[in-house]
Amino acid sequence: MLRIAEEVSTALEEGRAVVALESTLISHGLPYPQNLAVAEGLEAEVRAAGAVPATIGLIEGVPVIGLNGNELERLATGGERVRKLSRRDISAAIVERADGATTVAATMALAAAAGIEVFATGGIGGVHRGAIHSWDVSADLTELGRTPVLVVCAGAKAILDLPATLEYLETQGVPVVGYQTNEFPAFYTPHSGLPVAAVAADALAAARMWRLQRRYRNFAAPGGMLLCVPPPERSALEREAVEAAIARALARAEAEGVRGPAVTPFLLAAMAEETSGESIETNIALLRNNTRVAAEVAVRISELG
Ligand code: PSU
Ligand code: MN
Repeated sequence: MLRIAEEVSTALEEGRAVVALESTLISHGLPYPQNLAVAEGLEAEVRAAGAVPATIGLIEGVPVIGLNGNELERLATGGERVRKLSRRDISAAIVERADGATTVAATMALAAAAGIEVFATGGIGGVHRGAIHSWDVSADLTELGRTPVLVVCAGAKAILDLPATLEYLETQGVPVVGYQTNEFPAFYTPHSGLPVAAVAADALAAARMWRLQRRYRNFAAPGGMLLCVPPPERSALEREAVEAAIARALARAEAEGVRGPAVTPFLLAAMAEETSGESIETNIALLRNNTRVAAEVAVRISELG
C-alpha cells in the first residue's frame, strides 16, 4: 500500500533516526526552482544531523515514503497538475492514480502508518482569520489531535488567526512546546506575544517529553505534539511590515473570492509579492532551521530507545 524507500525502511528496522518531510510546501508553498533546491536542501540538513530523510508524497497514486530525486523534481515542477492532498483526499488520489503533494495532515497520517515519529515543516495550517464566517480551520489541527507524530515547526503561518489556532490546539489536546522559547513563534517573526504550554531547553528535553507522551498515551495526549522553533533572528521579517503585507494579501484573497484549499497557497504567493520575495527567504531559512532541530530530536529519541 505504501512504497517505503529502502534506506528509510532499513533505518526504521534498525531503530535509527528518520525525519519525515512534506511535499505541499514544495508543490504549492514555494515557487520553482527554489522549491526543488529547498526540497533537496532539507534532506541534506537531515543527513548532516545524522538522520535519514523521508519526503512524503503520492506518485501516480502510490503513497511514497522517501521520494527519490526524480520524484521530488516531478512534484516541484508539476504546478497545478499536482494535487494538494489533505488526509481526506488520499483515497481518491490513489483510485485516480494522481500525483499529489501531502499537507501536514496527510504527511502525519502517512508518516505514522510507516512508523516515523518525527516530522519537520515550516508552519502548520490553523484557524484562518475570519473563520467565524468561513469556518476555514486546517485539518492539520485535528490531525495533531489524533495522530502520534512530533511535528517541528515555526508555529502556525502568520496569515492565520494565531490566538484562535492555539485555542483550537488546546481543544484538540495537543501539547504546544516552545523550543528554547516560552512564546509561540509567528512564522515570519519569533514573537507573537502568545504563551506556549511547555518549554524544551534542548533536543534531549524535547525527546524526553515525546517519549513520555507516547509511554503514557493512555492518559496523556494520545496524538501529536507541536515543537515550535522560532525563525532565525537574522532572517526574520519586521513585525509591522509583516502585518501590513498580510492585510494586503488577505484583501486580495477576499477580492478574488479565493476559498478552500487554494487559500493558503494564494496567501503565501501574495505575501512573496507584497514583501518583494523577502517572505520566501524567511520561509526557507526557518524550514532549514526546523529541519535541523527535528533531526537532532529524532537522533535523541533513537538514543533513548
Ligand atoms: N509550511 C510552509 N509552507 C507551506 C505549508 C507549511 O512553510 O506551504 C503547507 C503545509 O502543507 C500545511 C498547509 O499543511 O500549508 C496548510 O494548508 P491548509 O491551510 O489548506 O490546511
Ligand atoms: Mn482550509
